[in-house]
Amino acid sequence: MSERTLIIIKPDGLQRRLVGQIIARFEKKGLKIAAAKLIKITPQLAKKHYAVHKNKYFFSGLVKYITSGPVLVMVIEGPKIIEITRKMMGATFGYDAEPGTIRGDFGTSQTCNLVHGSDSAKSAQKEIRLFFKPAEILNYQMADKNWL
Ligand code: 3AN
Repeated sequence: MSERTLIIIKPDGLQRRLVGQIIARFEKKGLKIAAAKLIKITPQLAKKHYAVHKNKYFFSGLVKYITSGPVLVMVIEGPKIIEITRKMMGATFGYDAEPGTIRGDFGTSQTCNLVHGSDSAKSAQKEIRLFFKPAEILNYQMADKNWL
């Protein structure tokens, strides 16, 4: 069964010109982009997105970082998409993330960890609704669907 997840290429990913390389990894894996846009996250939206962390000591730094520049937000779709994209991103902090993962290959930082991906079906549903209107998420078939 197809699932959806929210992926954000964070401000450091964009500033470091890694957007293409990060999207290429998802494309090579055979994943399908259902929606994508470049936005600047407002503090209000950031606080909603990171609401689970609101009492943590790093919350204000996290909001400052995610609102510090443009980000690319995407909805990616496919079977087991959350499990797959979490594995591809690697552990939360760059210094923990395994080589071969996005965070493991491109960074060492605790805060600037390049990408966000929803961590469960429930958070995906909430996060997708925060960032996209239903009409912005496209229903279409990939030409190679039967080969992947
Ligand atoms: P992930 O992004 O791997 O799902 P979460 O949801 O636990 O990780 O954390 C959300 C974001 O909060 C992380 N991407 C990271 O930037 C930041 N973060 C989490 N824990 C810490 C921490 N101990 N110190 C600084 N930043 C943190």
